[in-house]
Amino acid sequence: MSKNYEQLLKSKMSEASFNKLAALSNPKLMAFVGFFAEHCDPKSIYVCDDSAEDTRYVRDQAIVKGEEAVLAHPEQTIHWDGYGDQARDKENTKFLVYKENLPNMKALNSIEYEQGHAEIMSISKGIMRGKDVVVQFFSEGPTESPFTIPCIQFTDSWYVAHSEFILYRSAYNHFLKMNDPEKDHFFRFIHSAGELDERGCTVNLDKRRIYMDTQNNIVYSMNDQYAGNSIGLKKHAMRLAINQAGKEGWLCEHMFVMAAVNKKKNRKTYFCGAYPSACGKTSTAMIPGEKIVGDDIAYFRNLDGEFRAVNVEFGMFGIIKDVNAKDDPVIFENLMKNQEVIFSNVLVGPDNKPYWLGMGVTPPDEGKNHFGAWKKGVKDVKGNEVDIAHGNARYTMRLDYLDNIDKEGFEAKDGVMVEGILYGGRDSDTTVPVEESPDWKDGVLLKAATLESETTSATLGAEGVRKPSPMANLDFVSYPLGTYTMNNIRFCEGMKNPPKVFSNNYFMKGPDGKFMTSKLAKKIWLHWAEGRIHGDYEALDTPTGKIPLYADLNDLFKNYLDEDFSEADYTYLFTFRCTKWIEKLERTKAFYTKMDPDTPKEIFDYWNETIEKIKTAREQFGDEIKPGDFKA
Ligand code: OXD
Ligand code: MN
Repeated sequence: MSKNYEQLLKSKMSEASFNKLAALSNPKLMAFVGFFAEHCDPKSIYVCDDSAEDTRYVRDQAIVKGEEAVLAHPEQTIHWDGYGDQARDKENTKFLVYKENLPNMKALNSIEYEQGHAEIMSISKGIMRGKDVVVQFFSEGPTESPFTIPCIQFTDSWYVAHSEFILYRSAYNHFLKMNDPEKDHFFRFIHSAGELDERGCTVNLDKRRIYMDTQNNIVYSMNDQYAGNSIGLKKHAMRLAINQAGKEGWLCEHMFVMAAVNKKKNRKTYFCGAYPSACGKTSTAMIPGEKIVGDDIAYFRNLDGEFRAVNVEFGMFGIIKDVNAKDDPVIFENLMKNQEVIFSNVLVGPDNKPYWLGMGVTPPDEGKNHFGAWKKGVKDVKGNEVDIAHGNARYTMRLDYLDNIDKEGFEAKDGVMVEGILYGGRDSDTTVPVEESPDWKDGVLLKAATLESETTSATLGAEGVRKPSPMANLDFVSYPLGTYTMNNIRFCEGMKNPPKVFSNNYFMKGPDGKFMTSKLAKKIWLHWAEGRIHGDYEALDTPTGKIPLYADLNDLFKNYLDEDFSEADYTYLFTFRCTKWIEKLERTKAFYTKMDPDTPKEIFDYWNETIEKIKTAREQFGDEIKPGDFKA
C-alpha cells in the first residue's frame, strides 16, 4: 500500500474503520479507497463490516443526514430523489471503452476511454468535500459460492448505502477470506450524489454521469440519487457481470427466480423469467401460492451438467405503482407492516403514511412527495400537473420478509436447478398468452430475442411506444448483441436437460380493445408450463412452438381460480396470426442489424427460415390459424 494513502486514510477514518480496511490486506482495495479518498476529498470515511451495528448505523445516518425520514411505522423510511432524477438516465450512462475496442461497441452508448475518464475525473474531483462517506463490502449472489462476485461500494449517500444493505449480502467476511487479492477480482463502485439542495436532492443533474469500465470492473456514478443510477450493486454490477459471463461462458440475466408449486403432485419446479419493464415480471414472481427466490437478476452456471441459477440479490427494489391488496396481496401486506422498508418518491400524507398510484386507497389532498410540498392540482415548471407519486416510485425491502420466500432456493450456495424459462412481452395482438418452444435454441431466437414491450415510466423519455427488448436485457448487455445471443444459445450446448422455454403475453386485447384475461390468469399459464415440463399435457403445434389444449386450460382455470374459461376466448387468444408474426420477426431482424451488424449469419438464417415457414402456413391455413388447424 502506498504510504501516502495510509496517512491520508488514517486522517479521514476512525482507528476502527482503518483497522477494518487494513485487516483485509488487499493492496488493490486500499489503492481504490485511497485514490478516491484523495480525489473526491470527503471529510470522513466510515468502513462497514457485516455487523448488525454497522447496518443500523448506516440507516441511522441516512436519517440523521436528512436523506431519509422516519414514517408512521418507525421501521419505515421515505427517501425522495430530485424531480429530474426519477428514472435511469440512459443518455448519460456510457461504457468507457479503450480506443481499440470502440468499433465493437458502436451500437452501445460508449465513450472513448481517455476522454470519458478525464471527464468523470474532472466531475468527481473534490465532489465529496465536506461530506461523511461510507465504504461497504458486498457479494453478488451468495457469499463463498461458485456464483459469488465480491464488490466494494464507496458512496457519499447514506440512502444508497442503506439500500444496499437491504438489497445485497454484506461480504466483509468474504473479503477477509480472499487469499489472493491480486487474482481474486472484485467489482468497484464509486458514487457521489454531488452537491445537494435544501431538500437533500442532487443539484447538478446536468453533470449526472454513469460511466462503466468493463475492462477494469469499475463504475463511476456522479450527481445522481435515483437508485437505478446510484446503486453500484444493481444494474451497474449487472453490466460488468454480463461482460464477465460472456468471457467465461456463464450467463447473467435480467430475470426473476421462482418456484411453481404443484401441491396435488407434490412438486416444486424452478422457473426464471425475463419481462421488460411493466410486463408483469414482479407479479409473476409473486403469484399467490408459488414461491419466490428473486425478482430481478439471476446468474446461470452449468454446474456438473446442470442448469443452476441464483438470485444475485437479497432484497427487492420494486415498482410500487399498482401494488394493492387485490393485485399484489403479499407485497402490499408487507408494505403495511412495521418492518424495514425504504419508500422512494411516494407521497407522505399529513398522517406520515405513504401513498402511491394504484394503491387502492384514497390518498390525501396534500403532503410531501418528489416535487416537494404537494397539493392536489399543483403544476410543475412545465405546466404539467404533478401526480401524488411518481410512476416509477419504489419500495426497497428484504425478500425474506415475504411469507412466500423459497428459503431453500434463496440460501442455496449452488443455486437451484432451473427447469423452465419464461420470456414475457407486451403486445395486444401478436403473441399468445403461453407458448412452449421446441427446444432451447428456438427459445432463445423466437421467445427471447423477439421480446417487445411498450415503454414505461422506469426510463426517461416517451411512454407508450412499442419497442424491441431482446431478453428484456437490452439496457444492460455490455457487449455486442449478436455475440450475447450466441452465448445464450451455446450456454446449454451439451447440457443433459436444458430448461424448457416458454413465451408469455398477459396483454392480449380482444376485438373490443379490452384485456381478455384477468391478472390472476398468469397462474394458469405458469401451471400449464409446469405440467408440460413434467409431461402432464399434450400440446398443439404452431409455426413457432406448442400451445395448450382447451380442455387442459379449462381444468386449470377451474382448479386454481374457480373461473370459467370459454372456448371462444381460448380460440381468440391462441390463434396464430401469421402476418403479425412475420412483421414481428422482420422488426427483430431490423433491430439486430442496427444493434449489431456482425450478428452471426446463422441467427438471421434461422429467422428467415421461420418467416418462410410462416408464409407457407399462411398459404395453407390462412392468415389467422385457429388452434389445432396447423399441421407441421
Ligand atoms: C429495475 C429496472 O429497477 O430494471 O429493476 O429498471
Ligand atoms: Mn430490473
